[in-house]
Amino acid sequence: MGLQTFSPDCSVEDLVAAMNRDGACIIRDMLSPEILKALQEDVAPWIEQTANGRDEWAGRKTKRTGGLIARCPTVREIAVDPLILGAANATLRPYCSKIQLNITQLITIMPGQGAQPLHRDRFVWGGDDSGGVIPEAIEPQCNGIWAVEDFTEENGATHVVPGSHKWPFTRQARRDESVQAVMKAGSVLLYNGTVIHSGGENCSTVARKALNVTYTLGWLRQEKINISPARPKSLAISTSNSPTSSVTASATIHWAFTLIRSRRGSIATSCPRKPHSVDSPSKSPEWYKRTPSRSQADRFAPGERPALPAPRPRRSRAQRIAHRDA
Ligand SMILES: O=C(O)CCC(=O)C(=O)O
Repeated sequence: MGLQTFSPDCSVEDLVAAMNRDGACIIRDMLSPEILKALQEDVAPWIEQTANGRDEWAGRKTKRTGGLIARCPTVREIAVDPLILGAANATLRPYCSKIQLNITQLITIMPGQGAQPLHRDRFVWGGDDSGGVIPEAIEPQCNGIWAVEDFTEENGATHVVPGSHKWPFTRQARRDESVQAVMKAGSVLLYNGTVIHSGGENCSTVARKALNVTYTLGWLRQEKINISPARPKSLAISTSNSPTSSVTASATIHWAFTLIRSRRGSIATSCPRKPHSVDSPSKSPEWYKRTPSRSQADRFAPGERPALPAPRPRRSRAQRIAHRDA
């Protein structure tokens, strides 16, 4: 059984019905040739700077280039696509009052990379096939894998096990139970966080590139920090004349807040000009000698402690009333 494929004029209800049945579906021709080209150009320099994965799971011939909501203007447009946001809201809003962006990354599977192990994304928040930390009844993710180049069987199109989001967590999937999301560049594979899936083996001579944009429940910690520490100005609001620019602006601002929240552990009330540094340099011993901290300054030898003013004698209640009424 293959995945259901829709045209971009389908409804959110169509997508929700397919996702309920199979856990995933494909929407073809979502990106115009112009946007696709802009995306390819936007991400190329960042992919070049990205190191390969460091273990078998991430893939030693796979690159994951993150923080793209901050780095690439085109990704901001794509991340607020009304149809995909509609499906994400329909999937997640039963469990939260506001959804948030989770990941924006480019997954480049290079020639020679073997298939990724089949997995469920929801276990990133803890748990394994014997059970998860998030109760089974809660769906924590709605995800998109956008084909930046054509997805073929040879170059590692994503494997999905249709219907596996309804299986008990203890049931393992076999590779032959999966189907591959073969699709043209500009199409998107939509899937929930519970369906079993994986990246495919790349037996071709070209890299398979996918933009992975995922959404999660507003109350969950995001999987990745979606911000580029080197480019705070990239949070600037889009001023393009595209019909979605107002959506982009408000969504970007909202996400700036949620991004900051994930760094600071609390909801920011204003958007700082500069993200808070996560690794401020430690100070030298000389700095501490020059600048005693409050607790150091309090540590006087007994004879050195300055004399405190003598406490005022306590007045009785009658004295206080007499003083007040005087
Ligand atoms: O690259 C793909 O097709 C899927 C990647 C994936 O499932 C993951 O990295 O969690």
